[in-house]
This record gives sequence, structure tokens and C-alpha cells, in this order.
Amino acid sequence: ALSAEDRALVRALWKKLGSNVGVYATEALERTFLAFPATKTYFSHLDLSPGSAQVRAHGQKVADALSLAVERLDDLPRALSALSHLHACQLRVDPANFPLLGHCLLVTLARHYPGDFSPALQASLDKFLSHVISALASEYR
Ligand code: ZNH
Repeated sequence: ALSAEDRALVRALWKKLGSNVGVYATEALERTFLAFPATKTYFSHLDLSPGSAQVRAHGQKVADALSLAVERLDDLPRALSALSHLHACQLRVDPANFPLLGHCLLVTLARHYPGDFSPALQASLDKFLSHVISALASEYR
């Protein structure tokens, strides 16, 4: 589980990100598509070219889900259960892909906030993302 310190570090970083969460989620998506090209197969209906407005719009949705998760750290599985159900039953995304985006989010945030990115923050963010990923995977059976 996330310790009080983990929560405090994640909340403080999120506060710092402010209205830029969508920008970083979009960069993380672009990195995911480049580093793990098989992930692009789920988005064949979208324009994935660099700077695509459709990728930006999707990045903002992912960002909003992550921000909701930060607000509801005590209640993650419930906060994300509808989204998990959507990925499992409608989108049919293999949950093995979730950690790939999580990894790219971590890399993106490390790149933009090098001064904040202590080993302790890395560990807390990694735990937070693992919790988000297991909540997103919870409706699979
Ligand atoms: Zn996902 C969608 C989130 C991962 C695939 N997503 C989505 C959305 C959201 C999300 C919010 C929207 C929904 C609605 O609309 O309602 N995701 C998310 C998160 C994560 C994810 C948070 C992590 C961490 N996904 C993912 C992955 C993949 C995916 C990894 C693959 C690879 N998603 C997806 C799809 C979709 C989504 C395909 C749909 C899109 C469109 O628009 O069509």
C-alpha cells in the first residue's frame, strides 16, 4: 500500500504539474508508441503522427483519469472500476500494455522535473502507477 510519505510526494508533484498533466500524458503516449510500437495497434483509428490533435485529446483523457486517481488514493479500485471495465470488455486492451505506458510516464516526468526526481519520489511514483495499473486490470477475468 502507499505510505503517508508516498501519498504526500505524489500529491506534491501533481500540484506542481498543475494544468500540464495533459501535456506530459501526451508525451508519455508518444513515447509509448515509439518505444513499444505494438501498442499502436489499439489506436489504428486515430492519427498518430507527431503533434496529432487526436493523440493530444487522448492524452488529456488519460491525464484526467490519473488526476482522479491522485484525488482518490484511498479508493483507487472503485475510482477506476468503470474505466477498468471499459478496457476489459469494450476496448479489449491486453493489460500487459498498462505498465508500458506507466514506464513512459515515469520517464517523461523524470525528464521534465529532474530536480524533483529523487530516488524516493521515483519509488513513490512507481508505487502509485502500479496501483493505478492494478486498479485498471481489476475488472479483467
Ligand atoms: Zn486507455 C481510452 C485511461 C492505458 C488503450 N484510456 C482511455 C480513456 C481513458 C484511458 C481515460 C478514455 C475513456 C473514455 O473515453 O471514456 N488508459 C488509461 C490509463 C491508462 C491507460 C489511465 C494507464 C495507465 N489504454 C492504456 C493502454 C492502452 C490503452 C496501455 C493500449 C496500449 N485506452 C485505450 C484505447 C482507448 C482508451 C484503445 C480508446 C481510444 C479512443 O478514443 O478510441
